[in-house]
Amino acid sequence: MMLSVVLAVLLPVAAHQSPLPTDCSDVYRAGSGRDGVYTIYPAGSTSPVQVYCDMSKDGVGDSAEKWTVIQRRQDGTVNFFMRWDHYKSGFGSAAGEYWLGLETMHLMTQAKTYELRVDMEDFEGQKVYALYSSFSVGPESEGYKLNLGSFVRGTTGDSLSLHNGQKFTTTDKDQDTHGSNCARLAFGGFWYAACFGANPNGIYTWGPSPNAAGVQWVSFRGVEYSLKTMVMKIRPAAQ
Ligand SMILES: [Ca+2]
Repeated sequence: MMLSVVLAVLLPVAAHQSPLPTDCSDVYRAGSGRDGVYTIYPAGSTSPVQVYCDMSKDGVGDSAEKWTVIQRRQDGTVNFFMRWDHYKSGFGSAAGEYWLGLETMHLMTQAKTYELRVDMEDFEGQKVYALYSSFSVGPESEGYKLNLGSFVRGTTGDSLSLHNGQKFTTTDKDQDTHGSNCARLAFGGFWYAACFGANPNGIYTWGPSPNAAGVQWVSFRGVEYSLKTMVMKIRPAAQ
């Protein structure tokens, strides 16, 4: 008799004790299926992080996409020519343009295997994407090195693979393979090599960008065109 009373009290409570979400797939699983800003906890309950979740349908099947946006350019309202500390901790607003932060990316991608999708649009209305089989960011002690899987498919070419294995470079921390600092040459912060095939964090210059420092994906619009939108987003890879 006593046992059944205890169970009746405890069971409903236990059913609500789901772990805190660490990405948008967790948010979706907890019952939120709409696009928007949500709070996730990749570093635990005392470190909330705001992200934009892209839950829209994939257009093929009926399943939601459940993407966690880690980087977004869309209107030039946020300055991305930032120093190391900012790229480490993140900046901007999850409701608009932002960079999630290297430390959060590292923690997330250490916990699960993610795939990466990059969505882009030019000022003429062309929308393209590129999908990569995996994406992870190493620890700060290894320069937040990019570990990128293979180019799976896309409606544009692969401009990111040449960044695979590179450490992150900012204007105040040169870890690229160029004799100079690519962050200063390309006015951004990224996993530069010598220097880039993609410059998602370059200067927002509304189209033609003759100084080759815009928001670029070279195999889409070349080195002299700054794109209208660029979104990098990750989700757990299909098991
Ligand atoms: Ca250098």
